Amino acid sequence: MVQSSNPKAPPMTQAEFDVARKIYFERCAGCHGVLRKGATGKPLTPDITLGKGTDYLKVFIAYGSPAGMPNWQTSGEMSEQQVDLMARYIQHDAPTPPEFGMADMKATWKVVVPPEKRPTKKMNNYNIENIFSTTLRDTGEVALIDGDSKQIINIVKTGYAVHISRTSASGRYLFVIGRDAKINMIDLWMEKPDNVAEIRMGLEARSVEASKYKGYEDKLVIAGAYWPPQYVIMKGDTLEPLKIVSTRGNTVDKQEYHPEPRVASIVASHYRPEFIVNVKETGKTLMVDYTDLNALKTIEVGTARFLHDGGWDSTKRYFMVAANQSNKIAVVDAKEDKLVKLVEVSKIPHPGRGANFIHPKFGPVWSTGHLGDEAISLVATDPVKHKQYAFKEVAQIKGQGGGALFIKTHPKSKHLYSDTPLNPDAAISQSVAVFDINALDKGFKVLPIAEWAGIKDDGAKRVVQPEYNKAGDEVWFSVWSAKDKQSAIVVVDDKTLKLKAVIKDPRLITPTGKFNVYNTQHDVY
Ligand code: DHE
Repeated sequence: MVQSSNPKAPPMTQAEFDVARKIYFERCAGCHGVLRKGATGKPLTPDITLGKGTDYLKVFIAYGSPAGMPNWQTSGEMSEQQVDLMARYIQHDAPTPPEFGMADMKATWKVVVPPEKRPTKKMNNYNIENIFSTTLRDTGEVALIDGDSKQIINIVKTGYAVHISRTSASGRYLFVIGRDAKINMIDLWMEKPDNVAEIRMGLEARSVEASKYKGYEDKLVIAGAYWPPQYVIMKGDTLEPLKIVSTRGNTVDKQEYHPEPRVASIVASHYRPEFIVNVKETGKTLMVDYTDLNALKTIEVGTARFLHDGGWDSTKRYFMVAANQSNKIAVVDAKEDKLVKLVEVSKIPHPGRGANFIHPKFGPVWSTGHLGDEAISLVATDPVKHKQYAFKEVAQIKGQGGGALFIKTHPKSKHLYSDTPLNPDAAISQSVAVFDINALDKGFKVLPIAEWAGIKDDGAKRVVQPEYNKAGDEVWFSVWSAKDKQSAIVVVDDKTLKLKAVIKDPRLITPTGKFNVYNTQHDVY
């Protein structure tokens, strides 16, 4: 039996506890935190869970909630026994995982092809700026898809439940991070683009980015961990770890110590040699000057708790980051290194990188959808020519419903797409809403993306993450089903809103995020 410091916690054998611990780490920690202090999901510490009791917790885990808790049992992702196990587990104290320091990182660091053995020029005929690095979530791989021919170039083995891809400033290298904090560095100049270096920089992570300031192109890479709460700066050509910085500290509002402030989105500044590191639980945006890693200068900008994802405004001066459980967008000025404004938006903003376009009345706006409701918020971003509107939520338009994750447009497009993959209604989660930017008041058109994929089996077919090609005339969507069901990528002609292509391949298992090399390299969205 597990010795619990909570005598009231329901009994568990050590074997049960170990299984539950693994499931919690893989399924629950992303939202509720390793120490269960809560963020996107509610806190699950025993002082709260013991009062609820096993039966209540079982129902919640099995059926989920409209606020975003997945229905683990009814979706078939957990068995009844596993639900019972998890309901008991979360009434025990959360075990603290080990730290992960320089020696651990060095032990996992591999330079597969050293810089001097790499090509000195591009060795393939691919239009590498139009390659899509496509997350294959449940196989721990990325598919490199040629955006021109729509053929798979290579499938590269990466970390567990791989999360995002970013590019180096030159666009030559791709960096892919898994939830297990493993980073893979892919060289797009190789005859067949493949892995050239890898490292683990923690036990759990979500973000990676490369230096983009003039003079520092391709020099440094940074990754942010959920556990241990830290970020790591690495050499841009080999991933050699150079500097580890802990993010433990005090929260922005109550100024209380937090043991697990996780690193959420990271972006490279175009204005200064800085990385902008968003720390979730303390609500701080760190402007990390990377010119001297030994005398590291960091400006700590207090923003709002529960920072998550975000993107640049169209000038790339203002970083717009969602503090999701605070229902706010923090606007951070990368030129002056300060907070401009906290903008109140709707329930649980989730922009991905957001979408920038020119509104006929308010001028340049940046927009976000929400997990908690159907609102799409437009935040004006021009403090010069549209000063009276700047950094206010100037309008809300209505999308299909809650459960929205990503919104996207392109400077060359007049369309704005909003997905809703986490909406409980299959008709909504399997389609996408598209607005005409010049006639937002006319509402949206629904594109039945999953239907267009022509998948015959009964998979979840959640339509997720619009991503443009380099030219800005095609939009790619993932049709995301479970591991054992068919998935696909659907390509839409942005002008006509008609189906252009369906990419189906037995190797495309659980595709989610797609990262067009050029658009990611130049922050086009
Ligand atoms: Fe993500 C971005 C964290 C679940 C697909 N996700 C991000 C970022 C963070 C984050 C911090 C911003 C990175 C950056 O810009 O540097 N994601 C988390 C979680 O903590 C969460 C809620 C739960 C978890 O356990 O991981 C989570 N994310 C998901 C998914 O379930 C998604 C839909 C499918 C998947 O592949 O896992 C998913 N997240 C994405 C994608 C992006 C992302 C596609 C990048 C969007 C972009 O356009 O840049």
